[in-house]
Amino acid sequence: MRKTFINQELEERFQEDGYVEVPFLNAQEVEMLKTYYFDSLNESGGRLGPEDEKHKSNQKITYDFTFIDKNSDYKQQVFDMITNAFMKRVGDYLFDYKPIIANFIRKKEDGGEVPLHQNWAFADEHKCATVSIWCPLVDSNKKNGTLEVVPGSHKRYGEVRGPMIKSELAGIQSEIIDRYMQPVETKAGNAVILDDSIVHYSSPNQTDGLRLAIQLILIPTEENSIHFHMDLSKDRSMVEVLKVDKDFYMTFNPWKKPSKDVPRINSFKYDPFDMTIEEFGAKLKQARFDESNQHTEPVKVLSWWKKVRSKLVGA
Ligand SMILES: O=C(O)CCC(=O)C(=O)O
Repeated sequence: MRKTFINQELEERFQEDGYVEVPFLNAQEVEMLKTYYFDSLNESGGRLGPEDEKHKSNQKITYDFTFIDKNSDYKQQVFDMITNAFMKRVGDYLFDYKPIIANFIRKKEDGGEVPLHQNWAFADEHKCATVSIWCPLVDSNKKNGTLEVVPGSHKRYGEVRGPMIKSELAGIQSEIIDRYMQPVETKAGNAVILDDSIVHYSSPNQTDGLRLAIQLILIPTEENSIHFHMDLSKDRSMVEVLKVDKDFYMTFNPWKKPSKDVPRINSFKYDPFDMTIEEFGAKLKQARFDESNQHTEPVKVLSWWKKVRSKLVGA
């Protein structure tokens, strides 16, 4: 497995728990990013929703996330600002990673719950880990809706993740939250660096103050970035593997059909399935999906990975 962290102790903790907490920004940098966020808000095009892409969904979104902003120039500006501030520190911790998505995540006083999820797959997770650096710009705690994680849940669920692919955890979200979720309470400027496959969540902000954080998603420099797409209007058991880059995400959002011009590397059959809470608990103690010869369920993903991998190497 390719190393994620330069420091061996951090690497071991990250492999064990799926996340680590580290000092990241100083007080001045935190203030500078907060000021930038509010000064640039007038450039924001407002929040996109499923209806803007003519996608039917009952999902009600109450948080602001740059990724779903209607103005792609604003997304680019935010990306430049955040990467500029973060990349000098990234090199202190991570072993050769490049950024692909940058977000401000704001929860106002009245809501902002981010449902239980795993971030999408952004590269071949059998070879490496992709990470999110999550850095609050205010002290974050359970009350204002800090990040919560299921420790050790990385690479054990959702081997095939993308916006249109139903998660096997969809039907047991509230049970996982009640039984397994742990809040990571942290100071402004500290960062939680998490494996994108870790199961995570954040509750509504129940304070009078603002909860503002930054997320920067990175993948190993040498890896191709991939995106799994399922065309629900065509075949609900066929996944296309797209070869993408950071520019793809500037105009992309969770409900948008990727353009036909984006290169397709491969496609494979994948039947979404449901997991029970008992299966969830058992799997938390079993081998990860990237550990060799340890594929239990779903076995079906094994053969396509071999194919996708050979294409990626040659791509
Ligand atoms: O900021 C939050 O509350 C949620 C963050 C999150 O889900 C993520 O970084 O993937």
